[in-house]
Amino acid sequence: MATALITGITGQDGSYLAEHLLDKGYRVVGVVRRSSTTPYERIAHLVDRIELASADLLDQTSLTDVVGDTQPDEIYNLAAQSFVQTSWNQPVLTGEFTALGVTRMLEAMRKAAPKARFYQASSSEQFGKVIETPQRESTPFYPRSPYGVAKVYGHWITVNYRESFNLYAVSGILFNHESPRRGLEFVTRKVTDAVARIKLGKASELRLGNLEARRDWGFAGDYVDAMWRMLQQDEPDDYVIGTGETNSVEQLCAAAFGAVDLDWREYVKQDPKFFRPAEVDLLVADPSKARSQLGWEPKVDFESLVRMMVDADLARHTAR
Ligand code: NDP
Ligand code: GDR
Repeated sequence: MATALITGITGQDGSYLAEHLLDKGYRVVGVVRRSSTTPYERIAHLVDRIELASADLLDQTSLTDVVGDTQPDEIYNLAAQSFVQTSWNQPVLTGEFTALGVTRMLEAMRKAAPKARFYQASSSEQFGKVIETPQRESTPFYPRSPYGVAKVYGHWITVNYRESFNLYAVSGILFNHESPRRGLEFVTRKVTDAVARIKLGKASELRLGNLEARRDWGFAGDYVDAMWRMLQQDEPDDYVIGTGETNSVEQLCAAAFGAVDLDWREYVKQDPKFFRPAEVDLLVADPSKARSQLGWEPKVDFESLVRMMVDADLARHTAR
């Protein structure tokens, strides 16, 4: 039985990846950080089937111990401060978690399990103010937030450890991926949650920032399969993962409100509070390398994704 170690198992991607690997027969060990409460909402249905180990991206000893004790075949480094807006308020912490945390994980692997295979959660935010469209593996990076800058560091330190120490280490450059388990502060979930509350008479408006930003939105359940595929190749390499379709925040609103027969213009208000100091205007992936080399294809399209999220939020708010 192969062993997988997942940092960030309590997050959106960690929960889908754990399910995916359990289905494949893996022993799954998830890293959790110390908290006064137990934020295991997304993995509550899995806790009997996985092991949890305590460590923190800020603490080298704890990371090296977890890797040494677990002896994983595969390490998925998903943990990060992942909210772009917060990265302007907490730039140093974002750098510690999202940039240096990657080096700490790579050091833990190099010292305690050098034969393991390592996945780094890189991001389309690294393309930022895009140099070319669509964005592919060779597109130069131009990050636009402290988060994006930290992810560029995490990306290159992964490449550097692969080349310096002959480790099997890869970066998956994933475009936005969403699900009913997406955090409520991200725009897709913020919109679908508000649509459900408005439809049920529990809210009357939705305040958003920039409606013109365009993103390549896919389904998280599809994307964790791409992560796994990247670690099954003969040679380690980096891949762009996305759908190749881009939609604006306005189109997201139209789709989500439209799913419950409401007109978004009657409910959405713009609020300067949600504008960012620097914006990423347009992201759209060229996932052709992943398609040809990994045999990976997204299965859920944008409309189906939005409907899935609206339906889940309606069910959740109705049950309350
Ligand atoms: P989430 O924000 O949902 O999850 C982040 C995870 O990181 C949580 O489990 C959190 O634990 C953990 N974490 C944060 N800080 C620490 C720390 N100091 N020590 C240990 N664990 C920590 O993110 P997603 O699941 O959406 O994303 C997974 C990864 O993929 C992230 O690295 C993100 O930046 C990246 N990414 C995401 C994309 C997306 O569209 N979702 C696209 C491209 C990249 P806790 O529950 O304790 O807070
Ligand atoms: P992003 O996702 O920054 O792309 O990062 P987010 O959903 O936060 O923003 C997407 C776009 O929507 C615009 N927007 C708003 N965003 C939020 N959160 N709230 C609002 O009210 C709002 N109004 C408009 C934003 O300005 C932006 O243009 C996500 C994260 O998961 C990262 O960790 C990941 O690396 C990238 O996706 C790929």
